Amino acid sequence: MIKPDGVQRRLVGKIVQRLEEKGLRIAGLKLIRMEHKTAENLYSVHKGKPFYDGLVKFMTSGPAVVMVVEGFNAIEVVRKLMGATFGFNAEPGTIRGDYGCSKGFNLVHGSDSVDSVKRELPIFFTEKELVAYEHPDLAWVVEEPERK
Ligand code: DAT
Ligand code: MG
Repeated sequence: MIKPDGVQRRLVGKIVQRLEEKGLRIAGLKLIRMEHKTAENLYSVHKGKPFYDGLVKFMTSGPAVVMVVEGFNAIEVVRKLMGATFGFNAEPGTIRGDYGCSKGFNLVHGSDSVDSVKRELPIFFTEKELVAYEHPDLAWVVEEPERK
């Protein structure tokens, strides 16, 4: 997900481009304005932490872009592209490391496990909104056993 700071800073194209150039497949994509309840649900694991209320407020403060991204080891690959949680110590070359220096305004969210995907994906997408197609150059992006 591209968080509201990423949209307001006009970084949608650059962030999507990083996913595309890495060889991932975009299966779903849309611009949303997140409801308060949805943000609370997305970040329910952080409920009670000092930054929780600010986080929910931030996530509902403007439009965000939600995506479903597929590929070989996609969860790990996307998390690596995102970089460490806080922009000020995220590695240069990562999205957070290149574009941010804040704790909370860290541009992107990404599911961190298969269980998180199972929980988070249906919050934003129905089955019907996901589009199946194949990139013709996939054979040159990953070896045969890595394709699904
Ligand atoms: P990540 O987004 O890397 O998975 P997380 O799940 O630990 O990180 O935290 C969710 C979001 O909450 C994170 O993207 C930014 C915000 N956050 C986390 N810790 C924070 C803190 N100490 N102060 C302010 N915001 C914080
Ligand atoms: Mg997290």
